[in-house]
Amino acid sequence: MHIAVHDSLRGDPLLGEDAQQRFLATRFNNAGQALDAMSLPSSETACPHCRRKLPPSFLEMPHHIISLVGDQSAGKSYFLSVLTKVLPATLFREYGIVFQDSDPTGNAPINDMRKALFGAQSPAQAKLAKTVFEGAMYERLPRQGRMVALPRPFVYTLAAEEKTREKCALIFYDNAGEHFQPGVNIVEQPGAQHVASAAGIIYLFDPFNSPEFRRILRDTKDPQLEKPVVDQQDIILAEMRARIQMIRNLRAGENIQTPVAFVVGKCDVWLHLLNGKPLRDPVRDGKLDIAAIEENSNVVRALMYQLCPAVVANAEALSSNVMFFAASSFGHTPIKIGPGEYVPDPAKLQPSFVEVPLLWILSHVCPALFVDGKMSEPIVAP
Ligand SMILES: Nc1nc2c(ncn2[C@@H]2O[C@H](COP(=O)(O)OP(=O)(O)OP(=O)(O)O)[C@@H](O)[C@H]2O)c(=O)[nH]1
Ligand SMILES: [Mg+2]
Repeated sequence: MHIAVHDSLRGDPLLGEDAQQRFLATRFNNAGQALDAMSLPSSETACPHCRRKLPPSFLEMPHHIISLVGDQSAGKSYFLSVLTKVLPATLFREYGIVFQDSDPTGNAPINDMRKALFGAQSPAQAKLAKTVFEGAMYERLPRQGRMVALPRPFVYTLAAEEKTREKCALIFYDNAGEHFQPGVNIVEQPGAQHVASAAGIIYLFDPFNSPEFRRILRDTKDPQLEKPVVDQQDIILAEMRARIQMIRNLRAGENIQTPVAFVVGKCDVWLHLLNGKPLRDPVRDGKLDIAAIEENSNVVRALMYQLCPAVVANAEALSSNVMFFAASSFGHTPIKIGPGEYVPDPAKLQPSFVEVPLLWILSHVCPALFVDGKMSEPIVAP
């Protein structure tokens, strides 16, 4: 649908009296722009189902959903904020790809989080609030006859410097962890259904919500060790599989092939468990080193298999394409600034490997964006 421009065309039957009317265009001017009922050219479009304004150029390129899944306090909001900072730099430097805000107004909440984190002068300023279930990161929209809270989409375009290569856009959501827990009625609270349509899923595993990891990490200094443990990360993975199966109407044994990047997060606290053997650098000479990614994945999987085999089993039941990663949004131990408030020291922020899971997903989702399949060509280790 198009969005009316003239001020008198206010009041949409589904969105309420403050919203500009949505309409199916029947008249166009010579420039091909739709005309509203007062003959003003309208350039903004809206979804015909929920009537939300669509980002500019929505119809001109494929849009891929990247679902970030994890229980509450897994580190999703920090991960996403750091990702939108480090990914543009890596994509441009290594691949000549420009990562751009498709919709700066719509992306404002996530840009604000990134600015708070990277512009902070003190640890207190670097604090990101807990994402509230169906709170500020959500908006209420009509869907299938009822008003529901849907997470705000954050949309970015990826375009190569050489205009000949394909463009695409990525959509991220910052859900509250509660949305992935079993017991959520996905008809009345459909805000996490994007996992079923996702081109790639990043599952963020929190070592502090695993009794096994905590036992082995008990001598480390991270203040998160004092928070209560909620041991249900295997259940969340099983719940994701059940929801995808239901929404896509899959048969019991039918495989899901969506690439799943299983990220064992907060690796600043557990990387020493790998016995001093550093992980290999996965981005080398402008190429994504798939052999290094696979090798690192085997190492991280072995640790997970040793400590939490049920989680590995559930991750591998979710999709036939799972890769394991280590990442840390902070690169250092956070500081406690209040009860249950653990924040990074902005002076020490040094994210590690945060963009790698997404680069791996992109090598599956839009290989054409990367020149000569540069992204997916494996480099054989010497
Ligand atoms: N050690 C360490 N802690 C981290 C890291 N990233 C996040 N945290 C901590 O993890 C906690 C939760 O982070 P959030 O990003 O708010 O988690 P979330 O997944 O968005 O949580 P919900 O909004 O409740 O779903 C915070 O106390 C952070 O300090 C990291 O890289 N290392
Ligand atoms: Mg959050």
